[in-house]
Order: sequence, then C-alpha cells, then structure tokens
Amino acid sequence: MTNSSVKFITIEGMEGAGKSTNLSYVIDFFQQRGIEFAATREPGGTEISEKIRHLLLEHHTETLAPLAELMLIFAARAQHIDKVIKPALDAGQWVICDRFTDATYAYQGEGRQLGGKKVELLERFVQQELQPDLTIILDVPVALSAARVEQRGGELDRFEVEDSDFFQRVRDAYHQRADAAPERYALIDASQPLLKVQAELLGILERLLD
Ligand code: T5A
Repeated sequence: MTNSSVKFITIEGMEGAGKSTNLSYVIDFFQQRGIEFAATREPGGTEISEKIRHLLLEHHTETLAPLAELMLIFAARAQHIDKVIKPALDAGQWVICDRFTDATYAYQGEGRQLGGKKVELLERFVQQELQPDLTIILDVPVALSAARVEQRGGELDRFEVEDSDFFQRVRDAYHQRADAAPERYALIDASQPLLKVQAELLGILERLLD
C-alpha cells in the first residue's frame, strides 16, 4: 500500500473506546492541512441509513433476529456506499468513517455468533471491491469500555445491554482481524490517557501523508 493510495479510513473499537472523540481529532488534522474529506459513520451516514440505525439501536417489544440485524446493517451500508462513500471517493476526497464492516465481523460474526462466513458473503455482495485502506482500532479492555459507557450515563442501547462475554468476543475479533492483516490495521491502546492516544494517532496520520 503506497501512502498516496490511502483514501478510505475507518475507525473501530468497542463502546467508549473513543471513536467519536478521536474522529474529531482526525477531522481537525485533515482540515488544518486543507485536505478534502467526507466524515461519516455507520450504521448511518444517510437519511435512510440513519433510520435503519434507529431500528438497530432501539429496544423493541420483539427480539430482533441476529440474521435480520445483519441484513439491516448491510442494507444501511449499501445505501451509505451508494450515496456517500463512493461519490466522495470518486470525487477524489478522503473518507473517514466511524465504524464499517470490521464492526460487523466483530459484533454480528462473533458477538452474535453468526460466524464470519455470512458476513463475508454479504461483504462481497454489497461492497464488491470496496475495502478500507486503513483501519484504526481503538482497543480497550471490556471492563474499561463498560466503565466509560456507565460514566457517560443515559439509557443503554440494544448493543450496550449485552454482557461481558459478548464484548470479549467482539474485542477478540478485532484483535484477530488486526493480527491477520497488520498492513491494513493500526491498533492503538485506547486505555492510555487521551493525549497519548492522540500522539499515536498523529504519528499514524503523519506517516500516511509523508
Ligand atoms: N454495530 C455497528 C454493529 O453491531 N455492527 C456494525 O456493523 C456496526 C457498523 C453503534 C452500535 O452499532 C453496533 C456497534 C455499536 O454498539 P456507535 O454509534 O458506533 O454504536 O457508538 P458507540 O461505540 O456505542 O459509541 P460511544 O460513543 O459509546 O463510543 P466512542 O465513540 O468510541 O467513545 P467516545 O469518543 O464517545 O468516548 C466515550 C467517553 O470516553 C472518554 C470520552 O471523553 C467520553 O466521555 N474517553 C476517554 N477517557 C479517558 N481516556 C481516553 N483515552 C478516552 N477516550 C475517550
């Protein structure tokens, strides 16, 4: 991967890992350098995909079948790719996305135990050749993730009520993906103080543009 080919960056990690906080840092970095980019998120990023996001995060009186959840995530993603990601990349802009398909491998594949094969099948169907060029994983232990969510307060969404075994599987899946393709992933220890996390992030971004 040459630096000039990097365009599509995704930020991953568990609840409270600091994705939103550090996405703002990445946005500032790009703005200060006058680089054109689109910042977006999943599930969501378009009017319709945000409606699907609500369906996914809200509690319902009936349970959402894991396979239905998976299909909704890829429906939102198909719309997001068509309306936001592809047009931005085609226009020569960078795309910085808060979560993408690595989250599906982690949460649906392993958290919900649907397995990676189903995710892979839909990934190929929906994304075709599209893959992030760089995925930054903000890694925190399960207990710290839970503590940050609790500290934030407010109502827990449909994922946040899952138990620690679910989140341990999610974390393990992120590690396995990073280990399997180190050239595509940058894993940052996000249990460090924010300034240290951002110093590592800065190093990664500077190397990208070097
Ligand atoms: N999902 C998503 C799937 O199941 N499959 C999929 O394919 C996709 C795409 C979406 C949910 O959808 C699921 C996964 C998720 O459950 P989301 O909108 O991405 O959720 O939101 P969350 O991960 O729930 O977002 P959070 O806001 O909880 O976490 P963030 O964004 O990682 O954390 P952030 O930046 O808001 O920080 C949380 C708190 O920690 C502090 C911050 O100040 C803040 O208070 N903090 C730190 N404190 C100390 N040291 C640091 N280094 C800190 N970094 C942040």
